[in-house]
Amino acid sequence: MKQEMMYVVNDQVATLTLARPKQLNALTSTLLEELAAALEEANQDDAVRVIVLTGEGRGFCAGQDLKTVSPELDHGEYLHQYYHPVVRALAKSKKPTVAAINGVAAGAGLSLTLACDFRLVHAEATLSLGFINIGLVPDAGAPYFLPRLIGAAKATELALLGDTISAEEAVSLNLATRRLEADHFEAEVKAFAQGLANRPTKVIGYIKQLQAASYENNLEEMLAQEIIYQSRAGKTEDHRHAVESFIEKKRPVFVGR
Ligand code: T3D
Repeated sequence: MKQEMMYVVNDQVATLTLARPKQLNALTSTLLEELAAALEEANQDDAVRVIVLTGEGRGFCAGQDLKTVSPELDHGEYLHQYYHPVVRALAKSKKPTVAAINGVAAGAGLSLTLACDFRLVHAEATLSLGFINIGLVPDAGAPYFLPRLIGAAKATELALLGDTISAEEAVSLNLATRRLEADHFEAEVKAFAQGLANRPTKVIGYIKQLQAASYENNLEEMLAQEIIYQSRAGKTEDHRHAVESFIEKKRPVFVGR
C-alpha cells in the first residue's frame, strides 16, 4: 500500500488501484507520483504480464483534485511534472493495459483510460471529459488519443460540449471495449485480465509498438517495420511452441517469451 494508491500483483496481473474514495479518487501530485512509480515497477517486472488500472469505492477517478491546486499553479508545468510521466508509462508499456472503469471517470481521470489498450466500463459508470466546464483544454493525452479512438467529429463534440456519456454510449462510440454488468464487474475484469495474461506477452509488446508506429510512418516504412517485428516474433518461444502445438493438435500454453 502506498499513500494514495494500492499496488498488488496476483496471477501475473498487476492491479493499480487509485485509493482516495471519498474524493472519487481525484488526482493529487502524490497520487500521480505513486502511479508513475507503480507503472514503472509493473513495466519492469517480468512476472507481470498485464496491468489493470482501477479505482476504490464508487468512482474510478474524478480528474485533477480541484481542491488542492493553488490559483498560482502553472497548469502546463504541473502537467509536465506529474501527468505526462503517467501517460507515457501507460501508452508506451509493452504489456497489455486495462482501465477497469468501476464508476465515474471525469477530466484527466478519463484521459488516463484513453492511454490504456482496453476500457472495461461498469454498466452504471459515466464518462466525461469535463475540462471545458472548468475552462480548461483536455489534457493528459486526451487530445492525442481521443480523435484516434473515436474520430475527429465525436472527439470534438465531447471536448467542446463536455457532455457526460453512459457506458452504453461509450461502447457505441468505440470508446469502451465492453460494458460490464454491475454484479459481474470484478469477476469479468479478472477473467479478461487473466485471458490477456495467458497470451504471448512478448508478441503483444511487438504488436503494440508496430501499431503505434503506424501514426508516424507511410506504407513503405510500415512494411519495413512489420518485417522487423515479424522476424522477432518468429523467434519467440511462444511462436515455436504454438506451431508445435497446432501440429500435435494440442492447446498452446504461452509463457510470454
Ligand atoms: O494542471 C492541472 O490542474 C490541469 C489538469 C486538469 C485535469 C482535470 O482533470 S480538469 C477536470 C477536473 N475534474 C472535474 O471537473 C470533475 C469535478 N467533479 C464532478 O464534476 C463531480 O464530482 C462528478 C461528476 C465527478 C461526480 O459527481 P457526484 O455527484 O457523483 O459526486 P460529488 O458529490 O460531486 O463528489 C463526491 C465527493 O468527491 C465530493 O466531496 P464532498 O463534498 O463529499 O466532501 C466532491 O467535492 C469530491 N470531488 C469530486 N470531484 C473532485 C472532488 N474533489 C476534488 N477534486 C475533484 N475533481
